[in-house]
Amino acid sequence: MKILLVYPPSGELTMGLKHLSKVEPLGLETIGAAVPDHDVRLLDMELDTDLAGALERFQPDIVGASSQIVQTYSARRVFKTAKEFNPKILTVVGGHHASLVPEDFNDPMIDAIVLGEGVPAFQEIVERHRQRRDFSDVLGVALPNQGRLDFTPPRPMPTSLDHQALPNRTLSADYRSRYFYLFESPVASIQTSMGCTFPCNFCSCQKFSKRHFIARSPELIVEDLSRIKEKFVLFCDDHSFIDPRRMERLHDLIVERGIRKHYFVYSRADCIVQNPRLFEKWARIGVEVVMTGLEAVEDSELGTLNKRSSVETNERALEILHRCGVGVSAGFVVLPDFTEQDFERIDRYVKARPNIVLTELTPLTPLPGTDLHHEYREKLLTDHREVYDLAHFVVPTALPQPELYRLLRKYYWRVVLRAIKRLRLYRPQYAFKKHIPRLILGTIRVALMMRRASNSLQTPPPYPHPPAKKQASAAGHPRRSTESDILLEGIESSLRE
Ligand code: B12
Ligand code: SF4
Repeated sequence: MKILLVYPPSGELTMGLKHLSKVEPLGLETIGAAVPDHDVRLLDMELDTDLAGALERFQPDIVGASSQIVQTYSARRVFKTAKEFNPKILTVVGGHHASLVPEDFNDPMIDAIVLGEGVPAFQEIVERHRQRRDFSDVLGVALPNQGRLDFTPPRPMPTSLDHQALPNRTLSADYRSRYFYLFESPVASIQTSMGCTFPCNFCSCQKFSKRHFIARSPELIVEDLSRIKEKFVLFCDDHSFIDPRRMERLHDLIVERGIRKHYFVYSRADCIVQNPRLFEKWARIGVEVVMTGLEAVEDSELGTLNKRSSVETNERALEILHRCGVGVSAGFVVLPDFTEQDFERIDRYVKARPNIVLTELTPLTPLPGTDLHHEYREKLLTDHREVYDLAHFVVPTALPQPELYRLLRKYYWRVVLRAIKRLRLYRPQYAFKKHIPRLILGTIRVALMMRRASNSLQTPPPYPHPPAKKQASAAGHPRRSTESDILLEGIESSLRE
C-alpha cells in the first residue's frame, strides 16, 4: 500500500520557535519505520507546501498526519485536500494534540485518530485497511462517526519504546540539508524516551504519557545514534535524565562505540543536582547545552506551577553545569500578573549567570488537556489553536496586552544579543552556515509578530465551521500583510529554494 505521511505547516498566527528552527518530523519517521512492507513517503510542509502535487504524483492509499496544537487547522486542511483528491484515501491523524484533544479532529474528513504512542495502532490500522476490515478492535483510537467520536478501549501504556523500529530518516532525505536548530545546522533529532513522571500543571507532555516514563534501551539508542550522519543531535525527550543508570549505560556505550557528536539535552534542575558526576561525564562526550525549565526566580512562583523544585536547586544546577563547561538554555514562565519589574528580575538573574546562554520567556499557556487548562477554562481569551504556541498571552493579564508584548519584545532582543555574545555567534564559522540568513530573518519576524500579537486574539477559529475558500484569509487570518511581512516572505522563500 502507498502511505503518504504529512507534517502540516503551523498556522500563520503562530510565532516563536517555528521561525527559529526546522527539525525533522521524528514522529512521522517513527511511524513510517513501523510499516516497512509498504511504500512510504514523507511530505514536510514546513519546507514543501505542494500537497496537491504530492497526491497527484504518489496516488496514496493512506494519508497520515501528525498534529501539535498549532497544526490543528492545517492538519484538517491536509485531510480535506486528500479526501477531495480521492475520497477513498484513508486518513489518519496522530501526535500530541490529537491525543490530548481528539475532539478537535472530529471531522468527516478524518477516518481515525490515534491516541498516544502511535506505532502499534498505526500498524494495525494499515493491516486492517489492507484486509478491508474496520478498526473497532484497534485499541487506543477515536473514530469520527457522523458527528460523534467512537472510542475503542484504551491501549495499555508501553513499558518501553523497544517495540518501535528505529526511525526511518531516509524518509526526510530530501529535506535534511535544510533542517536547523537555532544556530546549529545540519541537525538530527533522536528520541531516547517518552514522558515524565512529574506533575507540572502547565505541561502537556506528562499528560500525553499519563505521567509514565517510557524508555528505549541504551543499546538501541546507541544503534540509532550510530546511524545518524549529522554531528549535532537534539534529544527529543521530555526529561532524558530521569533514570540516571540508563544514562550512565548510554554514556558508556557511546564511549565504547567511539561516537563523537554534540548534543542538546533536556533535564530538570533537581536531577542535575542529584547526579553531578553523570553530567560531568556527558559534558566530556559532547553535551553542549542543557535545556532546563527554571521557570521562576521566586519559590512562590514555582509552587504555583506545581514544579516541585526550588530556586536554591536551580542555583545549584547552574553551578554544576558551569563547572562542567556546559551552557544552559533556561525556560522561564511569564505569569499573567507580570509587570516590568518581573521581567527585570528575570533579566538581572540571567545577566548574573554567564552560563545561561539562551533564555526562553514563555507566557503561561494553558494547553488544552492540562490541569492548567481546566483551571483557566472559563477565562481563556481565545480558543484559536494557532496562538497556543507558548508565545501568545491567551489568559487575562494584569498589564494590557500591547504593553506586555512591548516588554516581551524588549527582553527578547536582550535575549538575542546575550546569546550572540555568550555563544560568540559572531565567530566566522557561523557566517558560513547557510541557514544563518534564515535564522536572522526568523528572529526579526518573531519581533515583528510580537508587535501585532494582541490582534491575533481577535481572530475567530476557522473551525468548527470551515470557512469557504474565499473567506479563508478573512476568517482565518484577518491581519493584512505589511510591507515588512511581504519583504520577509519574499526573502525567506528565495532562501528556501
Ligand atoms: C523537537 C520539538 C520541536 C521541534 C520540531 C519537531 C518536529 N518537526 O516535529 C521545534 C523545535 C521546531 C518545535 C517547535 C514548536 N513546538 Co515543539 N516539541 C518538540 C519536542 C521536544 C519533541 C518532538 C518529537 O520529535 N518527539 C519525538 C517523536 C517520536 O514523538 P511524537 O512526535 O510525539 O510522535 C509520536 C506520537 O505522537 C505519535 N504520532 C505523531 N505523529 C503521528 C502521526 C500519525 C499518523 C500517527 C498514527 C501517530 C503519530 O506516534 C509517534 C511515535 O510514538 C516536543 C516535546 C516532546 N517530548 O515530544 C515539543 C512539542 C511537540 N512542541 C510543542 C510546541 C508548543 C511547539 C511550538 C508551538 C513552540 C513555540 N514556542 O514555538 C513550536 C511549533 C512548531 C510547529 N509545528 O510549527 C508542544 C506541543 C503541545 C501540544 N499540545 O501540541 C510540545 C509537546 C512541547 C510542550 N511544551 O508541551 N518543537
Ligand atoms: S518536569 Fe518538565 S517534562 Fe516533566 S512535567 Fe514538568 S515541565 Fe513537563
